[in-house]
Amino acid sequence: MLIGGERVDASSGEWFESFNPYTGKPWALIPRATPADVDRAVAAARAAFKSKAWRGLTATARGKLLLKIADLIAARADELGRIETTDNGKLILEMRAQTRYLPEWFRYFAGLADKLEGRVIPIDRPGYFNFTLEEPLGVIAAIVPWNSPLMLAGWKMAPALAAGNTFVWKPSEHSSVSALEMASIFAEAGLPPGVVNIVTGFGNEIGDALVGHKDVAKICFTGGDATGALVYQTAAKHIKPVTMELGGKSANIVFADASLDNAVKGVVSGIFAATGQTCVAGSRALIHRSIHDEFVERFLKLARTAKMGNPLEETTQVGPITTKPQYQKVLGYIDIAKQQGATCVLGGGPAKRPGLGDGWFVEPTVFTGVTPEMRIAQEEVFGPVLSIMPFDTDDDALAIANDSIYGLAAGVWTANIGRALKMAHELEAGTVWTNTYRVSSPLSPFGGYKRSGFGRESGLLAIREFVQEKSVWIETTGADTPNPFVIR
Ligand code: TXE
Repeated sequence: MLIGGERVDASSGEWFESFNPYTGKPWALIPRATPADVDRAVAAARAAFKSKAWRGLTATARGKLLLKIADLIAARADELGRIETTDNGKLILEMRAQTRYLPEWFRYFAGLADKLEGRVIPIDRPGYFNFTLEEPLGVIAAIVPWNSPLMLAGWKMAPALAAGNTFVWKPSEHSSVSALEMASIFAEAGLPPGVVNIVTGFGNEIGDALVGHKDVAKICFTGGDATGALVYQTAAKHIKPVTMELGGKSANIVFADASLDNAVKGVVSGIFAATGQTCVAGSRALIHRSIHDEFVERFLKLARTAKMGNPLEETTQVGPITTKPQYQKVLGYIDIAKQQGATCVLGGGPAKRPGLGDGWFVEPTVFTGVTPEMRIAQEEVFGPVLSIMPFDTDDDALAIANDSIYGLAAGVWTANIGRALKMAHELEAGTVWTNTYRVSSPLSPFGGYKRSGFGRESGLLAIREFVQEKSVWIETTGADTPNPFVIR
């Protein structure tokens, strides 16, 4: 692990196995941190936060350090992408694209570091000068899931460091290897020891110690909503702010006026590209009734061509599920959908194709005849399982799409700009894509409506999640301080 600039083992001396989802076998040993290790990491981050080496830097100098981190990640992006694919089983094309793009988050927030400015308030009380300071919060704890390990950590780390905070990073127990591989980069970039710390281990063993730690100023969490609720409760007990990104049940809505070819490709990639293991998976396809049957036919034709296999091979199009429990959860939802009366028109079980080894593969699965109240239409599966539902009018589409406890993202396929704008206004989702799906950028805010969470990552305002505003008053007249017992 990385604590106070030192590479250390867990204090327990224990390790746990990280599995390669393609082979179903362990491929790495990860230190199993204890609450005592969390204490050490937070103490190191707190000391770094107080240190002259970090707090004494100008914001411009901090920005330059982030630029160096960006360059070092860029130089190792392909290697890091390979590690992520080996650890989480998502396609090399996707993980490498993520690790190659990740430096841009550090560059974007590097540029913002010295643009955090206080304000001079035109105060209504004569004889006072009042201004504000934008100050960092302190130690930020980042709890990250396994589906996009480095990217989701970077989305938190880049703005947190740019604003002058220090950082304790807990990767998922299913995908810690890339975080540990990144550990050397921070010292190489010239970051003072303790500014970034990495502790690896199980959420149920060290999560509370981290979230409830008195010296952690804020928690940034991405993960499932059940775990998010636990983290939120612990944070509430200690009156700590949190940001939460908790997944979704995103709708991809195809209108009759859309380019059907594009929509088919967009819906296929929205659900199968990451084997459905993305928070923005377009797991509900809402199709206008007039084109429903033709859409389904074309969709199945394309989906059937998906090549499953080793995610490290560039020709593979659908990889395994990252973890065994997740594999079982996905199969469980397929059974529930069948029991509740949905019609399985593709896949519908474990994939037993040649060459898949012992990996945790699920066939790309499609259900038609899904109604909005079915569990498959309401709950996050986080696997390659699509529910297709017909709709009649624009208002129908909106009602079905918004009938969800989640609100992370939505896709709209239409050639009508007026309709696209109406959907953009009325869909209850933090991101709405039109005639595209799953694009992101450091420049554009990302986050959830409703149970998909709160707080935003990326974009200009994301850095404000990591500062607090201090109001400073100065008496300017030099007059005698009035009698304290006379109310003015
Ligand atoms: O994630 P968890 P899991 C959804 C998806 C998936 C479900 C469960 O539906 O099926 O969540 O996945 C840490 N205190 N998403 O169980 O538990 C844990 O160690 C503090 C959506 O793998 O949410 C890991 O680092 N931390 C999602 C992180 O929380 C705790 C991405 C996320 O794990 C903790 C992944 C505790 N008590 C899954 N318990 C998305 N939004 O993209 C666990 N953790």
